[in-house]
Amino acid sequence: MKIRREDLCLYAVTDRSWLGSARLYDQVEKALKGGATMIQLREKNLEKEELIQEAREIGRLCRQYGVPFLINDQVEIARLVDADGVHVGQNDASPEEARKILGKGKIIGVTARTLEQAVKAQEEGADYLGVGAVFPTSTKKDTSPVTREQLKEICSTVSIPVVAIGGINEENIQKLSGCGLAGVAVVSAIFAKADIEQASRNLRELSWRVVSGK
Ligand code: TZP
Ligand code: MG
Repeated sequence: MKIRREDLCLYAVTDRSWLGSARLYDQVEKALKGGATMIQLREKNLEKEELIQEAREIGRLCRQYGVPFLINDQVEIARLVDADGVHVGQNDASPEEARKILGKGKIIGVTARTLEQAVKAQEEGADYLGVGAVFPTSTKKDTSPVTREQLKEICSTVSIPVVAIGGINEENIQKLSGCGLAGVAVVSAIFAKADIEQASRNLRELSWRVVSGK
């Protein structure tokens, strides 16, 4: 599956912090029903077997919705479960290594915090970039801020699509208008909400406006 710019409009990244007694599978389905256009399984603490099982199930679900399904960090797991791709950070496998393992047909996303990292990731074969944190966030502890100017510069320099990440919610998302983004990636603004489907629906509409400049 090759990425299309529109797949990045509302990129929902999972986190089980707010699950309670719910199943992540069901929460992801709500996000999909609300209109999430891409899903990333981001699991930092699951045992390998559990992660594989979860990835297989959620991957099948995403396929039913025609939405790309990516794994965070772990290229080998992405290969094993035949995910649509992987998202790697600066301390994970390089895009070139990921490409070797996954092949041409898979999506490789890379986190970039500077213009230099963005250009390098593109040169190394990334299909899209995640840039952030664009706003303060408590979901990820080791983030550094990316300014609007930096974000705009990255978007206008690289030719691959860019999503912003970090602290994006219904209140601040419109501040990202005019940056040249393909979409937004969110964790808590979807998965921490009591009504995940509605949160996803609202953000999809707002993100579409940001992306299209309407
Ligand atoms: N990378 C940069 S910020 C972040 C990640 C994974 C967390 C974003 O979470 P939230 O809840 O959307 O701020
Ligand atoms: Mg990572």
